[in-house]
Amino acid sequence: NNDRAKWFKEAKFGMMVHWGLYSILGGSYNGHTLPDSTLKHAEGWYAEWAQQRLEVPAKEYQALVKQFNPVNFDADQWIFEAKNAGMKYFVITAKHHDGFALWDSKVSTYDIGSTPYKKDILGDLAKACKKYGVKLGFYYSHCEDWEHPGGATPEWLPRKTDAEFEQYWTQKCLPQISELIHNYNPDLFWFDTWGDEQEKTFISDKRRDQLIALIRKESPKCLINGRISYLNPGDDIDFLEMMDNTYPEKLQTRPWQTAATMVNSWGWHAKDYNWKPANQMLGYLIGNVAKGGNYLLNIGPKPNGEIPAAAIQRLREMGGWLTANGEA
Ligand code: FUL
Repeated sequence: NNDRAKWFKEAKFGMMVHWGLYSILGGSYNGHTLPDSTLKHAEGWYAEWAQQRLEVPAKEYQALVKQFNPVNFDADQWIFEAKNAGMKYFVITAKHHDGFALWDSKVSTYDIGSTPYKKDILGDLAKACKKYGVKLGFYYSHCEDWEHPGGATPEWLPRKTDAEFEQYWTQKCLPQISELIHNYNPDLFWFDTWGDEQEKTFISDKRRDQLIALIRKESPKCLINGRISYLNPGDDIDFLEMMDNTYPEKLQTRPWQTAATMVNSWGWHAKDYNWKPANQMLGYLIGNVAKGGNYLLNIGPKPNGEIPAAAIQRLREMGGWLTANGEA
């Protein structure tokens, strides 16, 4: 649907945020810091995968809800920085693979309502987005869910049956998508699959279409990305998703974007020092835009709610360049 995605095609530059319980660990646990070649599953060393990569027992990981207290979180400041950087949309992890909901969910107690913080983070962000004219999107991990007994797991863990996954799908995934739409009226959903074996059966064409139908029914304006089903996105998605600073090999007829992050991890990693320089990221942005695509640039805020200074610096450098060149 061309009209629905019009703003997206014009937007060119957006902010992504990975923020959740993993931010508390900051890439380290029990004397190990990612990447750590002595660990069994360290190869994908993203900090937001800490529960699995650092083998944190589920109970212990889930107990982090009692520590999530981002007292310095300031929704207005986050969106102000995004706006000033020339970004036109904002996509935050409403729920990442760990299964923790960054809003007060009625169908799960593994959520912001169980933290000492309790406040409506997504509501405050939605308000700030409105104020600054920035579109709002949610990342939602619809296949992996490491908390629900039926949610999908990484390939080295015991796999769930289709009947178990169906329980997760109907008890948690679909109702939470409805909640997000009704509570916050988002402009976009960023779903996440990457071609893993179990997606072939869990995210069947039938389930993919069921999820798309639910969103279309409840919010005709809401965009859906191609990674709702990496292997078979179908025809009813709104835009394609490239990964990690890659360009599409051929010119795309559909709207597309690349999601990329400023360091290596997406979630906060206290020892991930390999920050890409602003001019390198400007190069990616310009390259994408020249080929008709968008650039969705990720930052991982700290557990106290602050955006790392190195990220702020880069956002301001990029915004400064865009302003000087009449692009922001
Ligand atoms: C991947 C995820 O596994 C990463 O943790 C991150 O969210 C990235 C944007 O997508 O598939």
